[in-house]
Amino acid sequence: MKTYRLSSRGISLVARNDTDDAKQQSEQPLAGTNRRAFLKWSAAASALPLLLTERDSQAKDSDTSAVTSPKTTPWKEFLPNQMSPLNPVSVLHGADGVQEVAPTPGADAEHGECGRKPHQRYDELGADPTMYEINVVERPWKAHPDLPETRVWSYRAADSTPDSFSPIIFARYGQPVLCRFHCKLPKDHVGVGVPYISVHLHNLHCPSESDGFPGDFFSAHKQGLTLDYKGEYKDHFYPNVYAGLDEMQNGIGDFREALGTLWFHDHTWQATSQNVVRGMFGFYVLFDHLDSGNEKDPSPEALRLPSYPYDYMLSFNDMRFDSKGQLVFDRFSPDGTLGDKILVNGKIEPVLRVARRKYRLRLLNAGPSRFYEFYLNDSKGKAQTFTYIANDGNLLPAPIRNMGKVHLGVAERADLVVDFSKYPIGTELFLTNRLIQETTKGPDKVDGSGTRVLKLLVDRDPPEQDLSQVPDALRPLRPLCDEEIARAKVRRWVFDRKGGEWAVNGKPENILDTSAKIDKGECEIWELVNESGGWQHPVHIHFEEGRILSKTVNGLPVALPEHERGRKDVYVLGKNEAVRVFLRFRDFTGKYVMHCHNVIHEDHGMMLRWDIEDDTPPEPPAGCGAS
Ligand SMILES: [Cu+2]
Repeated sequence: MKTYRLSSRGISLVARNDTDDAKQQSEQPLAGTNRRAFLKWSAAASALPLLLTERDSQAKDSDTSAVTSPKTTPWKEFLPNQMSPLNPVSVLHGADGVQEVAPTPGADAEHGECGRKPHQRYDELGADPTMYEINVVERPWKAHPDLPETRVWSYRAADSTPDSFSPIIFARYGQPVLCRFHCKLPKDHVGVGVPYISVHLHNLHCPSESDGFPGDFFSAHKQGLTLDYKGEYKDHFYPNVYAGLDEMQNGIGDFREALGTLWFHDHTWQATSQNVVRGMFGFYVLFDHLDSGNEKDPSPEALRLPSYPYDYMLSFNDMRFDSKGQLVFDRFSPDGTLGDKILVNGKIEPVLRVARRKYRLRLLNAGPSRFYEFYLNDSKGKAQTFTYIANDGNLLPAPIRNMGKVHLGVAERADLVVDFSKYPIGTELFLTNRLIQETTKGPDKVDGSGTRVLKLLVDRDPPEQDLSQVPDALRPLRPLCDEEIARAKVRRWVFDRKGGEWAVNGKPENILDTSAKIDKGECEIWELVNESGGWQHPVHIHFEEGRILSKTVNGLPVALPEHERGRKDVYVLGKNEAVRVFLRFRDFTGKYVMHCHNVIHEDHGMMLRWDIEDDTPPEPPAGCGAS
């Protein structure tokens, strides 16, 4: 079989990428431990994107930049008025989907679970978990009434509604969740994506074996490089504790470390971009005593932010469709992919009807490569204001009021509160992306008018008084401690290009080889450096939120925007930019990753593995304790 790598080429979703040759080679065992061997093995074993047969590539590939999506008429379809979070289930099932199989701390090979490591701290933190059972399936989806149906890959539960593109889980700190993911993707599938999965919950404080490590991908037919054996399902244990469990010794951790708006998405080794683009993402929303999810909460501690059904999640991802309405995606260029249609919760130019009251809107840039700068404009294009309350899922110490724009790199989130009570019924507002981005290198500039991606139609009075509020203090930050910063180990990570692919510190990703061994409980400073003059990289560090200590462009310090002064998990490295991030590594051990969240860059090498090793947490310097 002659194989070769394509560049700057795309392929339609309907193209076959499986071949007899590839199937034959799929039986070959993993040989050797170097990256070249992995690539060869994985591509053959799985019909991964890196290799195509000559015949198929000639017949089917297409240059995505030459494809323009069919015209669609805007504002033809309504989004649901409220989200439909999944309901927990009382029983879980084995690989056959029939037999009731309770979760176990270790992998349950007998019933079809893949060979994961045992859940850490399950006896201590996993009592009576709330359970969800999610199937990853292929299903039809219409992104717009004017387009034919396409086939997407989705996380679906028994009670998923037909009109929801992505699932939503509402969870609560102190109440553990056990989520069973079944991989039911078609083995001999057609087109973009690989039919096995690794689910990453970005950025829960969760043990390594449930973090969706790229090498932990699984299906009934394939096992990841870091799993012991294949299996049809995998249990993920989400303890829903705050970081700082060991330090606080209070059974739940430090409430200042809470996250609210999280999302989960596929993280399969070298295929994250394909699987995410094909639809594999969802929201996971966490509440606690402050952010309690109840705007009428009588507790004096409760913030009483706008709550369900006025708490609404909005995902943004871009796609490109061919003349038959099928997704076109460039699987071969390492540079990234830009769609020419922006989807909001899976729909092109939809309408969200809102009541005349305050809403909490949770915005997510689901990628794969595009940056956004959103403005809220009226029908004449006049900019409106809103309140910015959380970045990357972290409530800010104080709200930023009268904001007019929100900038989102890939995987960044922003929670906004918009007060629609000031608008008469019938008012039309538009969420507008004004960021011009012509290449995958990053955004070019902000333009005058922009692209309207979502219409907000004020269509009713609320049925009852709006009791929600945005108080002047949200969630406090743990103060940074000079002594701790002074003694923290510093690691420097340079995100760069090498040989047409991507690298960190000159090395392409190797998930079997760790780049940093960190003692549990330690704090470190990571310098994230982008010396490339042209590219932007939204860098994501798994597991722990960090604090940006400083930012420089061309070596000169620049001020941090207000919304970046809290905790973060995505650090957008602009051109010639470097950031210093203070991080703690707490409570769990094992393997994690850091990577560019332009997921095409990630799949093409811009990722590294780091490990937390078991150790006694060091004593903090005097005066630097958790309280
Ligand atoms: Cu990148």
